[in-house]
Amino acid sequence: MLKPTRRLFSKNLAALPAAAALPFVSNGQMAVPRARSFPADFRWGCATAAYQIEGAANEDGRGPSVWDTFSHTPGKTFHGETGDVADDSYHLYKEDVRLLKNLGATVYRMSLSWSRVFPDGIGKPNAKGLDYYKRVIDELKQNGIEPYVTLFHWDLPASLPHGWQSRETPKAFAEYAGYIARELSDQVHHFFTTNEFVCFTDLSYKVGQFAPGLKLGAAEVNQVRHHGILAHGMGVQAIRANARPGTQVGLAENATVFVPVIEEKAHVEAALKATREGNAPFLTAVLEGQYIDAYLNKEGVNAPKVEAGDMKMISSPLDFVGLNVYTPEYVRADDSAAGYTVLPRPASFPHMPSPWLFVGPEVIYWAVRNVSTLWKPKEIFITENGCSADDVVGTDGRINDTDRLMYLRNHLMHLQRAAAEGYPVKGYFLWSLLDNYEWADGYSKRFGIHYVDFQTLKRTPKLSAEWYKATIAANSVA
Ligand code: GBH
Repeated sequence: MLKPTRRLFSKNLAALPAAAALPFVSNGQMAVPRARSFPADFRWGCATAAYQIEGAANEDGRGPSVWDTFSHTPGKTFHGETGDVADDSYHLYKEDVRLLKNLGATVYRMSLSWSRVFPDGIGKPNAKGLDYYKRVIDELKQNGIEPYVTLFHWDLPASLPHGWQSRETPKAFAEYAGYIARELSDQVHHFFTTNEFVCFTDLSYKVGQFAPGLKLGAAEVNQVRHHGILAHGMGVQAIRANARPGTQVGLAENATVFVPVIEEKAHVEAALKATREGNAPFLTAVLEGQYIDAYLNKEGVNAPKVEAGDMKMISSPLDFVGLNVYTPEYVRADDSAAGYTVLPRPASFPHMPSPWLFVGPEVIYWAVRNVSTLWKPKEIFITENGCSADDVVGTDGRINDTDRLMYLRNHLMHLQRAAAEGYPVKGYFLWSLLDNYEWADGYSKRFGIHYVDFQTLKRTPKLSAEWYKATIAANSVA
């Protein structure tokens, strides 16, 4: 057999296209491109949210959140299902940490229930509520898993008057954030302020599909959005003022991701323009410290009322940006006034059981690239990515979710491309560790890589968990 010489090796290298900056590994004979490998310090984990997994809704002094009220209102959720019990992680958290440990996860993104810690949203903290989170964090740490904590994942304390319509709510959030930073920053080194602005503003106050289920007009909705991003900014400041030095702060945002229809200059630039404009009330405002003209002109008299100092607060510098990535919008450059068109999706575009979850794995590459190109954050985490699937437990007890596996594998291939090209993507949190309470869809949509029998609460790893474990072990798409 021909032994590869050094000359042959460099010839092979030279023959590779420009992406030859990829890391290489020697298999003892010849250098081969590690085309599926992630950077050595890449962090792998799973994500969950408090109301979706904890249950114990009335235990140990927890106050109600808007999701308790909403889910108990007839007609609001699938079959009237609530998060009263969910996965009962309040009691079964040690088992959940074992699942993470078994995967080889090094990080875990979890959220805190604000009304467990402050039953009324403000005022007197509830020690028993905080103790629960201390127990979870201890358990994670003992198993070598670093907690990444989201302060607000939609479960707003029900007692806060007028919810996000009130400018007092961002202030209450800042107090809560400061308190958590004081209490937990010796153990927790990464905080996310809020999760997905559009969900707790537009979907909750405009569309009415999420708690509190209101359908307000444009001016009021824009004000709610403003209070949402203001809460984020005030939260960042409160964490910095109260946490141990070195504590890292960011947010988790489902920015709308625009994918250029063809990877050519004009379309790539169109996607960047669409990204800025399509996220104007949220991520663009947070990372630029302004409402761009495209947004202000569109909203006219309904534009948000901004007080002096708000935009500076909103754009407080971040240590990282977290992106929740699910589904793409396709953009092409043209000579319309905007310079681009977001293409309607053909009826045959494939989607998962959640009708909104269209499958376009390149979305994750463009999420990272567009955000990096426009705003150059220091670090990016994929704070959520995953899918629902119609999981069936086989007669042998196995759940062969090959469709979820296909979804995940293809997304990771595209994320690997972003890392290999040098974009600062530092970690990946798969949504989700467990099947859980999927908000207005109740328990009808399963997103977990562990199957949960909602009668017995028994957890069973799906095929996708086995695959994720192999991927983590190899630090490479398996
Ligand atoms: C994330 O949102 C959430 O952070 C997480 O809690 C959730 O469980 C997970 O995704 C899976 O859904 O019914 O057509 O009005 C993802 C973004 C925004 C997607 C709201 C679903 C409702 C679409 N989500 N959207 S529709």
